[in-house]
Amino acid sequence: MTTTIDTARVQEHNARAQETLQADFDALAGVLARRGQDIEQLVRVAQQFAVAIPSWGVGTGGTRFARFPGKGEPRDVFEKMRDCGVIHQLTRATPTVSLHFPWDLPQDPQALKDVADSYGLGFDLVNSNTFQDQAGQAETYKFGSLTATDPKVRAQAVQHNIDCIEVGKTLGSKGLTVWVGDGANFPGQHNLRGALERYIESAKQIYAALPDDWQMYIEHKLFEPAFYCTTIADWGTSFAVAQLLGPKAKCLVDLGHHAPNTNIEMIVARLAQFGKLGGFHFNDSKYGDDDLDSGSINPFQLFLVFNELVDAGERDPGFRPAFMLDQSHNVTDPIESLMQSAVEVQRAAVQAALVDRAALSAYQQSNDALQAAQTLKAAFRTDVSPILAMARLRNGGAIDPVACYRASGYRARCAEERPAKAGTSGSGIV
Ligand SMILES: [Mn+2]
Repeated sequence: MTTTIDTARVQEHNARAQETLQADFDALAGVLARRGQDIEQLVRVAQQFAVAIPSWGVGTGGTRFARFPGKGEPRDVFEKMRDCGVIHQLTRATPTVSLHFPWDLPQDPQALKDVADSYGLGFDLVNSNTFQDQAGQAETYKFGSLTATDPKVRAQAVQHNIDCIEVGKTLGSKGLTVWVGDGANFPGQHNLRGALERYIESAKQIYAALPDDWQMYIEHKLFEPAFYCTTIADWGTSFAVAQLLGPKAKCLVDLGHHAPNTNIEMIVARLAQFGKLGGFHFNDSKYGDDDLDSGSINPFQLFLVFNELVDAGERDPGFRPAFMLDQSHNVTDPIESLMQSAVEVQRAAVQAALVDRAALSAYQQSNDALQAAQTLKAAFRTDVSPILAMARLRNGGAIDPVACYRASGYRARCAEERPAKAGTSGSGIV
């Protein structure tokens, strides 16, 4: 396997930090043992945790106003894979990449697969893009794609999604995420019901092209780019469409795609209950964006989402939602943000595994609201950092991924090796 960061440097970093980690780990093991919990079981949860990196995430994102490129940004999908390889090498929590087409459409999918293999990376869900026009495309998406009133536009958008499936098949992907920005800016611009009817008609054609072992993930978003109404705006619409399409259609929850203060963990519980929770795009949000780093604003919400996932997993041991980061990095080094975010999502998974579920259930049954809440808080307040670091160490990663990455000088090398060039592949947010 190709390791982009010198493994001797990683080992050196770990050797310096290992004694302190062991002391912290042993202390935490003692605390957990007094609570009747086995730290080794939690290390296994952390070791098995995986979240996909979005190919577009390793480039600097932008806002509606500007983009300030970072030094040494990846200029093509192969350089993006190299950056994803670094993230996985140090965190050991990101073994797959979610590609976005056509931004990262490989001319030779097999060559890309070989490069990914060399970094120990696989491919997660592929993402279609009908929210912007591409050079040379016949029809414009200015007035929508899968919902467009013009049947030629809809046909083009459907075909693009089918093309994504074909490329994804050669890469070993098993799912397609469909997000469309289709909507309206003015009351009256859309016939609200008619737009959804056209979406469903288009989505059925994509669904019909899915291989037997593939799933289609329908991602909803409250608003933006449409600011009056969005066709697939909420989980209810997403759920209804997924039900109509059939068993291979599931809902994808992007944490940033809801109104402020929405109870997202309850949406998660509902979709899981009805067998339609397909996966997540993790990020965080203070107002109405979907751009901030996972766990940076509301880590308790992230924990509560994972608390529902643990509950769903206990009811159905085969339950395996797809996890992916989906953020826009404007003021940080994207590699650092993605490493930190992967760790924060992993943290929520381990904290949720810490919940004393028997006690919680008993408090719920006896209507002891205060102690039920405290049972969750006891897990959330536990600093599981030594567990996460130990999992990384045992899996061959870095005890402190960001410190190790900074010490490696990788970004400075990229700045020399990757002079900016016109027409670099896209970065953004979906
Ligand atoms: Mn998303």
